[in-house]
Formats: sequence, C-alpha cells, structure tokens
Amino acid sequence: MKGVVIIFMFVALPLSRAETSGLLFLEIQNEGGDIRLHVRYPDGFSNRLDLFACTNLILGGWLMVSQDRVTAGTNALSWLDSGAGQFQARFYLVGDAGIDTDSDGIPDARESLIYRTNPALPDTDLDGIPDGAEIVRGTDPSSGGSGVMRLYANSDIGDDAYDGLSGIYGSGHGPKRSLSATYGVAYGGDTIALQGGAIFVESMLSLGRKSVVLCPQGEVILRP
Ligand SMILES: [Ca+2]
Ligand SMILES: [Ca+2]
Ligand SMILES: [Ca+2]
Repeated sequence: MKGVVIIFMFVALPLSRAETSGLLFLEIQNEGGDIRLHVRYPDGFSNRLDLFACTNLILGGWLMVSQDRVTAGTNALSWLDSGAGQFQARFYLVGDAGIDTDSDGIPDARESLIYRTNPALPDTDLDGIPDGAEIVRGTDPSSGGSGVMRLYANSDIGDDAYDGLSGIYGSGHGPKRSLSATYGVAYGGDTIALQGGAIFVESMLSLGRKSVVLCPQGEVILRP
C-alpha cells in the first residue's frame, strides 16, 4: 500500500430523504491493501444502491465506483474497492438509486455528485431536453443548446467518413459526421431539419427504414 490510507466512515446519504433512508456503512476493512465496504440497510429495503468515492473532499471529483447494486432480500452488501491502495485518502458515499425526486431518470445522488445537475429540476439547463435524456444522448445537461447536432453534407467539413446514406453523391461525398452518430444521440420523435429546406420528422428508432438525402453544402440540425 502506498502511503497511509485514511478512511472516513460516513453515515450513508441518499442526498435527499436522508433521515428516512437508514443506510449505514457498517464496516470498512483493509483487505490486502485495498478497502472493503459493508453497507447496511433496514429490513424490507429493496432499492438499488450506488457507491461513490473520491480522494479529496475539497476538490470533489466524486466517481461512481459501483452502481445499481441489488439489495432486495438482504440487509447488507459488501464491495471491494480494488484500487483503493494507490490513494493517500479515500472517501465514500452510498446513494439510493431508487430516489429520483424530479423523475428525470437520474437518481438524486448521481445528479448531485456525478452530473452536477439539479436533482429537484428535471431540465437543469432549461433547453427542453430532460437531464436524463441529455445524459443518454451524450449532450451536456448543464449547457442549453448542446442537444443541437449539426451534420455537414460537404465532405470538406466535419470529421467522419461518408456513411453511405446519401446515395446521390456516391462514395467519398456526404456527411462527414455520420448519420449513425446522430442516431446514437437521437430520441424517437426528434426532428431532423435540413437547414433552409425540408423537415424530416421520423422515429430515430427505425433506422433500417430510413432514407435521408443531403445536398453537398447542406446542413442538418438535430433538434429536440
Ligand atoms: Ca433526477
Ligand atoms: Ca434533474
Ligand atoms: Ca436540458
């Protein structure tokens, strides 16, 4: 083990409704230079649990080191932090993954510690896309407008290879940021609008039936 591992034992907080959670770090053990955590919870508790860790309480930088741990039918879970031995200090929190106050799909603890979004507001940046949807898309839930994705039909612009979906220009032309990348962040019901032209409203979930034709200098904007 490098240095001295300083272990802080916290009463585990779901970061809301803490007074009723009953979650508790029961034991923290040194196991071969790493740290094993034992978390206890009351009879009948069945929510999934997330475990978080950081190395500096001032700077923050919490990481979710284990998620969606099943608790149903037990009173405690055990988890080995196999990388703990490399740190001078290690701090832990346990979050109740079953508490999602604003119903945006992201548990309160993950919003507060990982995504830094508002656990009481479903759309932190007020851009019309809920926090959970932004996280799935890969857009920034704290930055309005980050859900807009531009696709460039001009092969001199963009950063991906031609994706083959723009049949009229043949190989070597078309969007350089591929449409498949867009589908990766799109939701059913999204709108693809060809700037200054037609608007396509299609389900992004039916990729196999999609046919999109772009103009050489056109720009496609993905909107929520
Ligand atoms: Ca939430
Ligand atoms: Ca939220
Ligand atoms: Ca948003």
